[in-house]
Amino acid sequence: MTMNDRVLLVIPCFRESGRIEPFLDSLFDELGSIATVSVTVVDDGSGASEQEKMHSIVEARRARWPGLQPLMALDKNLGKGGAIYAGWAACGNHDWLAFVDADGSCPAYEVARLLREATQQPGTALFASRVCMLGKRIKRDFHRHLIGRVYATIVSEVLQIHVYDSQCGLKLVPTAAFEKVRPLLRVFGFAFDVELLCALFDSGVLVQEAPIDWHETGGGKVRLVRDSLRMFRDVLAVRRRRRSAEWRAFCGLADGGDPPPGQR
Ligand SMILES: Nc1nc2c(ncn2[C@@H]2O[C@H](COP(=O)(O)OP(=O)(O)O)[C@@H](O)[C@H]2O)c(=O)[nH]1
Ligand SMILES: [Mg+2]
Repeated sequence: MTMNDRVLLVIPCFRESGRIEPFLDSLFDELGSIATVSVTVVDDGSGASEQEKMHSIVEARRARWPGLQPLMALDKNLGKGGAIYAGWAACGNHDWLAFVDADGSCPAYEVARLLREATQQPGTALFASRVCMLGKRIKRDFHRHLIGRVYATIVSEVLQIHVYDSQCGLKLVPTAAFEKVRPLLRVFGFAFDVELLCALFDSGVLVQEAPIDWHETGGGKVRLVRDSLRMFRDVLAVRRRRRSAEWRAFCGLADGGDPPPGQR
């Protein structure tokens, strides 16, 4: 596969040395030969010994994989969004910014497929979506699925954006669109992508959802109750900020009322 657009794919990692290796290897099989794709593994302040392991894992693969960048090791734990934004900040001259979860729940072949799809639609952000439908293979723990669906439905209602799956761990954003909304972004935890979606949407950037296969890997570290409550609190804060004069002026929205429902 060749690709003209340059893509920076960030893999945010919090204590992932036990899960990332098979996924990195399958990503190499799919993307290793594409000269325009760079991959940055960002360790999100997991501690010295963990970072040492992550460093070895990345370095062991760099000789055969020129697109794999040196490990970016953050001193402090910033949260998933913070780790992704730190990786994206070192963007260089890439046309696209993307991230994928470290655990391989999103198969490498879907990462490659969406990169191809995105680069054929310049200017449109692509959010992967776990839609259980004919032709798609979705394997998720029942409780996570249930809480995920409740959360996604709340997000969609509270923000009046008809998104099916705001939390899926694979997303691609055109660099120019990200640069445009970057000053608005404040959420660095697990709800960061909800804020990112709102900022893109309100600024008139087209965002599309793309159904993917998903095979949930065990060992997820999101704590369902604690992290869901935190995410919900962040979603409410995003809703408040979206109504502020500052946000609306930044996005070029008229004064008063909610932003319009539906994609502009
Ligand atoms: N739990 C957690 N994950 C983080 C953090 N920063 C980055 N991540 C990454 O976010 C991604 C999703 O986490 P994961 O544990 O797979 O979530 P789950 O499968 O929904 O439980 C993984 O790549 C994590 O390594 C953090 O501070 N906490
Ligand atoms: Mg996971």
